[in-house]
Amino acid sequence: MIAFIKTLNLQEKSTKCTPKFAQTNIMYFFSTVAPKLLLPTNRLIAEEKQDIRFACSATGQPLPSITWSKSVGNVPQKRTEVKNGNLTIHSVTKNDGGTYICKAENILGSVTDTAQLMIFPPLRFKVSPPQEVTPMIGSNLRLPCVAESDLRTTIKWTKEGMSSLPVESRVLQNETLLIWNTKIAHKGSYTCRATNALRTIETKVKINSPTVSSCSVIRKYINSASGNCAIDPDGAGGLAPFTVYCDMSDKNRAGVTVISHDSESRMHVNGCDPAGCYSRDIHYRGVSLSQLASLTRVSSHCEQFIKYGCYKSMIFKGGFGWWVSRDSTKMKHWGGASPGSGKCACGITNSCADSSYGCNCDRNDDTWREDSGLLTDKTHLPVKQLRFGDIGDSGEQGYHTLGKLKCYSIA
Ligand SMILES: [Ca+2]
Ligand SMILES: [Ca+2]
Repeated sequence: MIAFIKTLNLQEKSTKCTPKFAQTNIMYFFSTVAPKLLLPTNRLIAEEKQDIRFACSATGQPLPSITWSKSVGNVPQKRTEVKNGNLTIHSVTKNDGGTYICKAENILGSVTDTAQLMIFPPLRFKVSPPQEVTPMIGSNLRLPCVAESDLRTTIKWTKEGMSSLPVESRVLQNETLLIWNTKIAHKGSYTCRATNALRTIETKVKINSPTVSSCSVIRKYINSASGNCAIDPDGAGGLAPFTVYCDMSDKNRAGVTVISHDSESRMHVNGCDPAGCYSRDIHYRGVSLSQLASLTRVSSHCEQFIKYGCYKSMIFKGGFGWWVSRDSTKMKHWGGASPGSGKCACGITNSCADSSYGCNCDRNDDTWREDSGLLTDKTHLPVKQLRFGDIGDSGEQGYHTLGKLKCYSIA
């Protein structure tokens, strides 16, 4: 501190009541103080494109001016503002990282302090779960969620904003949310939240009510009451769901999917002789053959009853009769016999009316006979068409009966 002191000598005539003279010192203080700097934050981390601010203030007399510079490179002029000593950089880039110097200066000198700025790429999701997913009931669902950041990042999965996840779920080491044995209660909105030192981002996935592929699945996961139900054997997307009848008591309560068609009643055939001259197309109710094929794929067992009641009308002998599979193959085995055998059930058990033939009807005599049994090769079911012949001569005739398609799985 420097003080300028001026002494004034006031000479006055003395009086009795006043001193001979009075001396007054008037001091003019031109107080000057060297700058002192206050930089509260010496280290800042930020993401690219964020705005950053370093506060810097100084004391001193005269009031020091504050300037900012960078130890290497330049302060980005266009995006920078300095106000009251505080440095703001808008929309920082990777290159803005480095050491910043705040300098306070007045006539007595200058003082500096430094602050480090570190810029990181923005936290983002590298792998996100789908926005929406419709699982198949009972299936396992994997919802991936991978965040990318140079900073340590934590991932947290929540359901409906609550931290509790289903009991049947686990977050794997790679942050994938695994839900097993998916059921209706699992539907809802799930959030994957990634957090690093700078911020939190989140992504949501909506789990829809799971689809059911068959009545066996409904029986296992939903209810055991027989009735009409919509099923979607190939899951969400692909083929449309369709309505079937679920018989929950048949087949030891396995949950049987039953498909009706337009040719279930006993139907009379006569009037023509050549092989396959009689033809009956089978139309399944409210469902396409591709949808039925998908049902057979998800079922462990499928069956369809087939019967031919004959009077002097042969099936396989002479190749007069056959059935057509869903993929349009002419099938040469009857219910109760194995594919490709060219036989009916009696041919397998050696119990046919004439042991030299594979079907009762092939005896071709003046007696009502029949061949019947279950077709069980699910890769060929259902029956798409029935063909008969040898029904043109006097008295030759027959009746065909075709059962509903039944598919089920044994849990
Ligand atoms: Ca589907
Ligand atoms: Ca005949």
